[in-house]
Amino acid sequence: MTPEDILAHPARVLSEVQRRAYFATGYLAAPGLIPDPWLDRLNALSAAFIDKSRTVAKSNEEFDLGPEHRPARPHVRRLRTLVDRHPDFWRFASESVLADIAADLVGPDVKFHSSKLNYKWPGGGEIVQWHQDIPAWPHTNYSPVTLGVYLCDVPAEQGPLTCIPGSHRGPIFVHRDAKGAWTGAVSDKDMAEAGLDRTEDLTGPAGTVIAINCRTLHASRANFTSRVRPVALFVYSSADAFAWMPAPSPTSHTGEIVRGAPATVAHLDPTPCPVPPDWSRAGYGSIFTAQQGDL
Ligand SMILES: O=C(O)CCC(=O)C(=O)O
Repeated sequence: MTPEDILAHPARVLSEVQRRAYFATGYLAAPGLIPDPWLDRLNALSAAFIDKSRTVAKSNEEFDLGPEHRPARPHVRRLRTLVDRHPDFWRFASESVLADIAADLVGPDVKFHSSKLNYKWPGGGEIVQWHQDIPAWPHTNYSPVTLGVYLCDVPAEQGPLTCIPGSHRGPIFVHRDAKGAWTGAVSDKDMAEAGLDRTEDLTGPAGTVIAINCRTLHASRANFTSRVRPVALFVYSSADAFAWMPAPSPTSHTGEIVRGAPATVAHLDPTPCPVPPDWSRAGYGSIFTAQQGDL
């Protein structure tokens, strides 16, 4: 569906101003939409998994662990394929207001793609470099949106995601180095022209939903506080968008329709998209391992 097709359907949760801001800039931060019981549940599950990680020494299908991970001092960078970690994560992705927010941004027929829970630990050392999401999991159109839920307050100094307004209408960059190896990041040379002088940080109180279009250039800032920053991320698309390469982190629900009906006709956007590695053969670690040269 095109933005015009999507906007022709009445909004369910977001205001018209919020929807139009998303299509104009390529992102949105919307506080106050996630009911407290859901936020409490997500935080309780997150705490339980961090505790579980104390018994795990190296990254596995559940946890992406940082090099300093220790039982006494967990350093989980990512809880992988979130909707397969606990049924309540899938209930949240498919039955809660989140899927209605997705419908406001991709149209009434909504397909689920993937999910994860990213942590940014104190100390200021970890950032996520500038990238676009779509080169890692290309689709036949550019409707895919990542919805993030901040599980705690995220002020500017606590590692918020940050975006370049309007970049979803610009080039789609190759996320590879000079030798062609996948880096998961846009090169400094490409970023020099990309508008780094007009970034916007997506800050907000606990429960803020952030929406980032799959073409939007985004990164995340260092966490200079003494608190961890957890963000649960869920990717949805219009039902008429079809992935044309294997997903990097498929879940048991990837491709399921969570609102409306399956598409009978695919929407093909003619804008070319770079081809990622075939993750079903190459394997995929995480954006952290790719950006740190450890794919
Ligand atoms: O967790 C973060 O800070 C950024 C995550 C992100 O941009 C991604 O996983 O694509």
